This record gives sequence, C-alpha cells and structure tokens, in this order.
Amino acid sequence: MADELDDIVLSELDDDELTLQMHDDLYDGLKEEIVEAVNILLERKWQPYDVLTKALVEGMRIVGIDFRDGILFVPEVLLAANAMKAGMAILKPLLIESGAPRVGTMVIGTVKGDIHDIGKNLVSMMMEGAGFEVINLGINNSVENYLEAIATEKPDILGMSALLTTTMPYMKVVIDALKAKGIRDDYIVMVGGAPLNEEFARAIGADAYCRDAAVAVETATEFMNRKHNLLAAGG
Ligand code: B1M
Repeated sequence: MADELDDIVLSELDDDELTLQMHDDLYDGLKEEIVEAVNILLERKWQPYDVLTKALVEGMRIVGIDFRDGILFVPEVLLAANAMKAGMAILKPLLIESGAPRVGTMVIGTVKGDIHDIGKNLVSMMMEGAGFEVINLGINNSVENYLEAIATEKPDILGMSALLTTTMPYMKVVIDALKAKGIRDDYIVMVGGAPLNEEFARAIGADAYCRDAAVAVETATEFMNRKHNLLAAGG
C-alpha cells in the first residue's frame, strides 16, 4: 500500500483522478497530500469554491458515511478533519478576498456540548467572502457565551451550529433565553448542522434553517436586504 502511494504523482493525475485521489487522501488523513492537491487544483484555475465543495466537502461526506457505519473511528476521523482544515486554510483567504463591502455582522458558534467546527468554519468563511463581518465563537458555547457576544458585538445575525442530535435542542435553550430577555426580535437567528431541518428550525423559533454554507450566505443576504429596505422605509 505504501509503495502504491509512493508511486502516485498528484500533479500527473487529471482533474477527475486528482479529485478522487483527494477523497482517498482525506479518508486516510494525509494532510500534506491534501495541501499539495489543493494547490495543484488552484494552479489549474479551479475556483476555490469548487475545490472546497467537490474535493474537500465531498471527501468528508464519504468519511461521515464510514464513521456512521463503524468502519472509521474517532482517531481516524480526527486525522481526516485535520487534513480538511489544512486544505480549508489555503482556501480561506481566496474565499474572503472578494473585497465586497460589509453587508452585515454575524456572531456564530457551535452549541454547548458539541465540538464539531468544520461546517461552522466553512459558513464563517463563505459569509466573510460575501462581505459579512463574522465573529466566530468557536465550539461548545453556553447561553452565556452567546449573550455576552451579542451584547458586545451587536450583530445583525446570530448563527448556531449543531452536529449531534443530542446538542441540537440546546439551540432552543439559547432562543428561549433571548425571548426571556425581550431581545429575540433584535436578531436574525439562523441555524444549521447535518441533523437539523426546516421543521426543527421552525419549532425552536429560529428565523431560518440553512442546509449548507451557500444557503447560509443567500439567506443572510436576503434578510439583510429586507432589513435595509425596512430601515429605508422608516420601519
Ligand atoms: Co462526529 N459525528 N462525533 N466527529 N462527525 C457526526 C456528526 C455523525 C453524524 C457521524 C455519524 O455517525 N455518521 C455523528 C452524530 C450522530 C447523531 O448525533 N445523530 C457523530 C458522532 C456520534 C460523534 C461523537 C459522539 C463520536 C464519539 O465520540 N463516539 C463525537 C462527539 C463529540 C462532541 O461533539 N461532543 C464526535 C467527534 C467527532 C470528531 C472530533 C472526530 C470530528 C470533528 C472534528 C471537528 O469538527 N473539528 C467528527 C467529524 C469530522 C464528524 C463527521 C464525520 C463530519 C462532520 C463535518 O465536518 N462535515 C460527521 C458526519 C457527517 O456529518 N456526515 C460526524 C463536513 C461539514 C462541511 O459539514 O458540518 O454538516 P457540516 O456543515 C455544513 C452544513 O451542515 C451547514 O453548512 C456546513 C457547510 O456546508 N452548517 C451550517 C453547519 N453549521 C451551520 C451553521 C449555520 C448554517 C449552516 O449557521 C447559520
């Protein structure tokens, strides 16, 4: 297997082969190979967003299936996540450098008890790329963390991420805390994460469920347009 790997020269693979090889390398947690392949695709004039979605996110989707089925375990998935983050680090400045004017501010964090951060970081990057200022609170955020951050940052949007069925109910705890303080309607609350859906978002009183980072950007932009129109109309 090692010999086989040694024989592969990433730069000699065509785009389709290289993308498939990246899925394998992500699966095997091969950080250096992922970094090299991301750079090769960028040199071949791939759009950063395509590298992200077609090579990295798709590779992580495959990892997720085998994790679910008990073929991969936490240590292997951590290696895959590290490799993914190394690839994302190269793409981040490229996704952000759009130079768009600031269209709004978002505070975002993964909820208490949950340490998954890849998806949230992707949302942050894409939002920054679309001209939002993003305050990323990281993982494992309590109600108090969110409240403190929105009091300090005064964002337009509060974003929450949860990847576990056991942590997603915590989003309602945060929204209920906003209601109890009488400040719920001061913020657009957007939620996301693999186990969520529209119905859940409605049930907990969020303004929107975002299936992925692209939808998060679209939704946030729409809300901000509406907010600006309302303000312009004196509403
Ligand atoms: Co975890 N894990 N994990 N894990 N892990 C899942 C979520 C799981 C579905 C795997 C599986 O069984 N198939 C499963 C949850 C099952 C469930 O609850 N129903 C699971 C489990 C069980 C666990 C542990 C409990 C395992 C254990 O210890 N026995 C443990 C929990 C630890 C904890 O949080 N307390 C655990 C640990 C880990 C690692 C640490 C090894 C690692 C995380 C590393 C890290 O994030 N730094 C990990 C990983 C990597 C995964 C999978 C494989 C991949 C998640 C990911 O990064 N996806 C995941 C399987 C899966 O989701 N299919 C799994 C790629 C990312 C781009 O997608 O995060 O969905 P995603 O984000 C998307 C959208 O959801 C959306 O946009 C993003 C970009 O498009 N989105 C938002 C996300 N957040 C948003 C917020 C928004 C908007 C959109 O706000 C506005």
